[in-house]
Amino acid sequence: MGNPCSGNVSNATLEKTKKHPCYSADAHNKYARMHLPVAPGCNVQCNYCNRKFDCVNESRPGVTSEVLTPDLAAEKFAWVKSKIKELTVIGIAGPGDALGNWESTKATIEKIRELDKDVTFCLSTNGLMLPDYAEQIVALGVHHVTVTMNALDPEISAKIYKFVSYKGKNYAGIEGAEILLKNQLAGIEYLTSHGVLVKINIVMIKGINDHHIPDVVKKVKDLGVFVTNIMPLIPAPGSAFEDFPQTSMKEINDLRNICQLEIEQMRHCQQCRADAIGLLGEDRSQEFRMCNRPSLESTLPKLTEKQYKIAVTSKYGKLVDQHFGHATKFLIYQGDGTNFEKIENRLVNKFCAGVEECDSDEGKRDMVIDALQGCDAVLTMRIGQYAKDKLQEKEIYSVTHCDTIENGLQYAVSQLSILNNRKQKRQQEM
Ligand code: CLF
Ligand code: SF4
Repeated sequence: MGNPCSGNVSNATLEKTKKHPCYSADAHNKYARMHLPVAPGCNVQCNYCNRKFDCVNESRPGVTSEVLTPDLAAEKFAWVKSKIKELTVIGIAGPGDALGNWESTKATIEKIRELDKDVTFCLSTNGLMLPDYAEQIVALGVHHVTVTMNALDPEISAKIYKFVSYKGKNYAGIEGAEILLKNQLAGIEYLTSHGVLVKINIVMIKGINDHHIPDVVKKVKDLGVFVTNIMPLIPAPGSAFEDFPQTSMKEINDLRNICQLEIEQMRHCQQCRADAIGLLGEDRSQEFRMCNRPSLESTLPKLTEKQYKIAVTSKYGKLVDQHFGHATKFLIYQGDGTNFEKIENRLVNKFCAGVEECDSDEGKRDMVIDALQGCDAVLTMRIGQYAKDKLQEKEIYSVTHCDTIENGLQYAVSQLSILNNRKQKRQQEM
């Protein structure tokens, strides 16, 4: 693909782009992407979208057979990566908006990066929240972002978006369209000037924005985007545009040929599901549904013979269902990732009775941390950054998980094994 904005883009990003199946036409039948559906909510309502309807045979944005938490997404990544060697890109493309669910999107990126530092992350967004999160996107090292932008003219945009929900208020019509447009333009400019390769998706809707698309393409070219992707409208059942005609591929290609004079056009888009997996032309999402996953021990990196001591927070001793700061007792388990034995309970004074106290009582919190001496890890439903950092100083790794204790312990050992392998590798390289 062309590279109009390479001035700000690092060589490492350009190298990764060669293995990105959407950004590089040459890569589309060699490298695979996986969408992790961790972003269920959306902050706008496009008239062509209906996310309620899921059919396993349906392939279009907004469709998914499951929604995952960041922990499950990391687990799924480990599973799929062990089966599809050519997996290079992890995309977060809904089923709602990646930035409309920012905490979940960010946690997913962080967790997967702990497992694989080389994977390429790719986000897809309507762009409404870009001014809020573009800086964090850059800081997280995400270099591929797609923004769907269907119009520059708010009057045209108002026919495409039913409403825009921004900072707790809904805006309809031109008012909503103006907010969306302003944020999209500011966000795109920020990203392109900070080394991110931005792709613009445009849905061609006959009689609404078709004649206006060349203006959109010109504008985003001036903002330094990498490529534009003009896609046909798929009239989704139950959406406001369900009775609109599907745009034909001839119409799409004619428009792409006009716009190609301005900027490179993507021509191999598959309008993927939000849980798509595999090569672009060969969706394997149904093979990798989490309800079919094998047990953790066979999907995660091979567990070692080493015996680990892991402290668990649990309300009733069955599930990992308690916050670190709420625990009055830590259940200490010892084992190798397959077999575990509970060897003791350690009683502590709960240090958190609410957010405010959490922030103020570092003394109590330090006493809890001291009580965990000798453990390799803490397995908990949630933990604050301060406690996490303090534990880290004592080489106690924090693992957040929400499942049975048994599965949580397996997961924790898999994480510890990865860390140990990495540590050993670093030592060997020194
Ligand atoms: Fe996914 Fe989109 Fe990233 Fe690709 S899809 S977030 S850029 S990894 Fe690709 Fe699928 Fe077309 Fe999207 S074929 S719908 S363009
Ligand atoms: Fe659907 Fe995406 Fe539009 Fe949100 S931005 S309404 S998920 S198409």
